[in-house]
Amino acid sequence: MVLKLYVPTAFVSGGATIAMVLAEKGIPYEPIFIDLDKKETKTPEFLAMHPFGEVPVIDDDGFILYESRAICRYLAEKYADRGPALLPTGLQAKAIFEQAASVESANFSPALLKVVRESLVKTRRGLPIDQALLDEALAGLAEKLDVYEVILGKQRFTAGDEFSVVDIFHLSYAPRLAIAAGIDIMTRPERPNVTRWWNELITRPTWVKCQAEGYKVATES
Ligand SMILES: N[C@@H](CCC(=O)N[C@@H](CS)C(=O)NCC(=O)O)C(=O)O
Repeated sequence: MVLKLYVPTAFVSGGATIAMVLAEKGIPYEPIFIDLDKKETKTPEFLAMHPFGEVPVIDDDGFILYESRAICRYLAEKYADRGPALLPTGLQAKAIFEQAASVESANFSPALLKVVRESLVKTRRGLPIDQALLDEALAGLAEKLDVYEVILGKQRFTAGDEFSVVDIFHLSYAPRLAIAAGIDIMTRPERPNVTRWWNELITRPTWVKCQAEGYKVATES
């Protein structure tokens, strides 16, 4: 049975990162669109899959999994023999990978989400943007990116010199900031290493295809 991927209609959020992993691995899937405005994540049927009532969720032949990072890792491991590895092997490489994964979820993502809430989310809801709050959120994200600049000055990707799912985790909202809100904080001249890394991610052929097609059913490769 083809993998079912429950996602919001917009190609943004953790669902986009799962679509990217599936594209890297060439795995077909069926996107099932959930209307958040109609509270479709809060129905008893949906809550039986995801007790917090959120998307994304996958149904892999009856195996239900939620949380985008867990899903990306599951798929990368399940299809380890297809496409690029996306997960490291070896004790120390795995430890560095876990370190980078924690940095993304504990440092990058919370700082990014503050910017997203004060820009993309408010715009979508037709609410006025509080410039002081947005500037504060941007300063917080810039602080994290200054540290990324040091890390990426020593290695090509966030978890070492190999591309991995941790790099993909960073693609949930940040590309939309530049496209929809004109906030190009990921490619600033004062952070050449972050810029180099980011440009490599967003020009990766799978991501370019995902951006062009959104949640399109991938074809077997
Ligand atoms: N940490 C979760 C975050 C999931 C999340 O925040 N999902 C939002 C959509 S982007 C949601 O479903 N919200 C439910 C709602 O707004 O009712 C993940 O990465 O999967």
